[in-house]
Amino acid sequence: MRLQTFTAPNMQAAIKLIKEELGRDAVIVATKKVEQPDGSMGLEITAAMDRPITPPPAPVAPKINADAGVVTSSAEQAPVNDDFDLLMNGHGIATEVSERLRKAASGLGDAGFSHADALEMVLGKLLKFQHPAELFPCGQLHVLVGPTGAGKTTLASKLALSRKSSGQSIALLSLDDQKIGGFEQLALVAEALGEQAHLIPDESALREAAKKLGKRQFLLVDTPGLNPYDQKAIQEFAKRLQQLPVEPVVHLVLPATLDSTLLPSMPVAFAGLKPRTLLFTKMDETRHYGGVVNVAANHPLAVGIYSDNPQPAADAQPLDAALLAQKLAKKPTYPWERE
Ligand SMILES: Nc1nc2c(ncn2[C@@H]2O[C@H](COP(=O)(O)OP(=O)(O)O)[C@@H](O)[C@H]2O)c(=O)[nH]1
Ligand SMILES: [Mg+2]
Repeated sequence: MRLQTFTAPNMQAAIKLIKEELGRDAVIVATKKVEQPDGSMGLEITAAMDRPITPPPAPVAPKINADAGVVTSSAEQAPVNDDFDLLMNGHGIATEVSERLRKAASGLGDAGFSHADALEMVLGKLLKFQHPAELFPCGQLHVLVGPTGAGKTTLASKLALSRKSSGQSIALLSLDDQKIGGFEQLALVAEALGEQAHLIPDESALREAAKKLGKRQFLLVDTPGLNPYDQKAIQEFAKRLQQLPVEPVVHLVLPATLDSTLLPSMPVAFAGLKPRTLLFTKMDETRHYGGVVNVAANHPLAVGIYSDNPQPAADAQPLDAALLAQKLAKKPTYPWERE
């Protein structure tokens, strides 16, 4: 992929210029407002096309600051090359995903973008980022599913607390009649919020709870952990979800600490529950973010929230391309290494 940067007074003029220079197949990958030579405001637009415009310049090694483990972001930074691959491999990014990232980031590197900026733009296109409010629209029934110990109940508590503190009425339900203490944790949070949590072991409990709930802005359902290798249990559980009074929005909760080759297989394992989003937990317990990128790049599920704290009262965090790029631009360390 080749990139070229254009400056024009407005978008129409820029598109005309891009078509003339690069042809109709060119795509715009970045825009920013800049001051033009005459002092007026204009647009700086970076456009990309698949075919090379000119022979690519000889690669120069990107600088990696060994002390900080951070890839430098100077404007004269070299195009992305072998060191970029090493960084991506270090994070555990799958070869085909890394290849896609490198191709696009390399072009952006040529255009003078830093690794972190280039990664941000590429990730923004490759992954389906959504704002937390879009992931959890009001008035819908949101169900958190995932493997055992993924952090579903903790995340349910975090989400409930933040919705309640922003003034919304909430309802907490739990289908988890298996894990000892699982429901109690949710019930404690509900009590602290002046709400009730409802344990729903069967259909009649669901009918009972539905009578008491009334109209709530944020309805959240916690579920028992499921073994991704136990398809029978997952299919059985899908039937329980079908008993819910309205079709739920299903969120697949995945620990970022899972093996980077195993993480991408989770949406396949949980496909029977029709998840719409991926929510990552335990981001504080890893510095290797390849699995997160692999799973989000390989499945068209929306991402936009992560958790990095075991405390139910600590907020979940918004996940966007800039933040993920920042994390990936750092050399992944192991727990015994100094950061
Ligand atoms: N470090 C860390 N621990 C977490 C995070 N989320 C959950 N945990 C911990 O992971 C364990 C399992 O969490 P839980 O919510 O019970 O998982 P569930 O079985 O999926 O409901 C608990 O000890 C949580 O405190 C997180 O973001 N970071
Ligand atoms: Mg739980």
